[in-house]
Amino acid sequence: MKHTHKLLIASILTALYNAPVLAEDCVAGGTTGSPTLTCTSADSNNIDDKRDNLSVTVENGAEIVDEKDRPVQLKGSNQTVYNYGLIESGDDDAIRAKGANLTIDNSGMIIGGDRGIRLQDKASNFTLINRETGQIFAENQAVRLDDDTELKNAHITNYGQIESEKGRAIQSRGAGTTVINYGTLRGNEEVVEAREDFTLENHGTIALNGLSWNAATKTWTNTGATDDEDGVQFASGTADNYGVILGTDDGIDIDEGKVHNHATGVIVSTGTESDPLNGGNGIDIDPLFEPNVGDVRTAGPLTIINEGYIEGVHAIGSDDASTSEVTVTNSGTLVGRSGTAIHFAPNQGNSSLTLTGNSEIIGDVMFGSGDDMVIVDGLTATGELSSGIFDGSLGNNSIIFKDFELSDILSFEISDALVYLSLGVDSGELLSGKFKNFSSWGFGDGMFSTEYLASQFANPSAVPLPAALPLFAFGLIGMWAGRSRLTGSKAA
Ligand SMILES: [Ca+2]
Ligand SMILES: [Ca+2]
Ligand SMILES: [Ca+2]
Ligand SMILES: [Ca+2]
Repeated sequence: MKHTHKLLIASILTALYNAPVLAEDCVAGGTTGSPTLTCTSADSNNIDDKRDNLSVTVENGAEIVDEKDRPVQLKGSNQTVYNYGLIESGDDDAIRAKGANLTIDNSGMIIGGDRGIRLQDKASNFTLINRETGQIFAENQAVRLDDDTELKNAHITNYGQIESEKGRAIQSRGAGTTVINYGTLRGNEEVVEAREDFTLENHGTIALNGLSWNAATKTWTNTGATDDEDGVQFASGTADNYGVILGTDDGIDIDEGKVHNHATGVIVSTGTESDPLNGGNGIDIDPLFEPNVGDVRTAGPLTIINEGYIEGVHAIGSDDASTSEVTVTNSGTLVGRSGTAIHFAPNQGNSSLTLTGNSEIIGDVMFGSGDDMVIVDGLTATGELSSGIFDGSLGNNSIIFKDFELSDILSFEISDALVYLSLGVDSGELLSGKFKNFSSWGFGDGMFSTEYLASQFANPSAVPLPAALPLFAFGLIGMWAGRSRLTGSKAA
């Protein structure tokens, strides 16, 4: 009896083994209003489905692989794909979808011989959750929303890997794109490309293939990354970085909005000064706001808050034609490998740099022709405000020391239009800086002109003052008071 049974099983197995392999359809279920497809076979048939509210599940171990065509095509609205298995294409897109409100929840693997996930037509409000085990690899864009259809409000959260061999990890030019990254995004072109009303929150790594960051030594390495490609490029919105962003052109390339590099954040451009595209900025500021939809216009204001580490040819730099107003607050580290840490354009609008906390600046700070301000407020770091100079360039430029009084000045020396200022308490030096083209100096007890301070503090034998300069501070104090009154009346 036992033997007969074993033989029977053996013959069934042999028959199965010898049978021609037929791909299996994914199993249909659900209801007419909420249909489902469940793929269980390691040789599952392609899916091409336009039913609204469809939910597709590709189970762990299941595979939809097509060498020649698209394994998964979806056209309905409110469709969902849960992938725990493998969806792979040979030289086409692994998933192509065209309907609104698509959700892809990926814990498995998606491999695109061309694109990994490509959206077209009506595919606005797309949601992608790539889980910790999720891998989306593609030869070209790993996730691409075609820009000719202006797909809006894509929401992409990544805990795993989204990587492109030759293209971008994520390209989504429609307004309102959000990318939240806890994992790894890699590409060979701009790793993440968006346009207007973009939101980025990065806790992981966004880097060109070939670039890596050593957190222990705070150094990067480049093993053959493509030249002239940004880490993240967008037109407007907000980038909050807690992780690592690395590019060979710029780290973040932006037109207007806000970049907040938090204490753990690293933004690096590995570019070189001889770069033909004039890139190589940790944060690069463009002259024009270039949305996906609507007119190109002069870029609006940009706010940069750095509590972490930003490095590049310039840590922060503007294209030469830039005219926007830039507000920078630094309590982190800004490193300019060219010798200039912040490089604004010749006609940059009224801009400011606030130094606070542990601010460290390696290199010069070069302002443009606007009325610019350096504000020292709540600085806990001591020593040089920058290893280089602060140059206000044209305009009425001022520097404000909020926590110091005139009597804290230890020295104020002028040599070749360069002011060397040191501040301290009881002759012990706390801070020093080298300044060019600043005409007003603010302390707790007022605003003073360069000439006034020179007359009061400079060593007369060492400092030949230009004879024509007036030696009065009263005019400036008057201006300052006037400004306060104006502000007061405006508020009232
Ligand atoms: Ca760039
Ligand atoms: Ca731009
Ligand atoms: Ca640029
Ligand atoms: Ca200026």
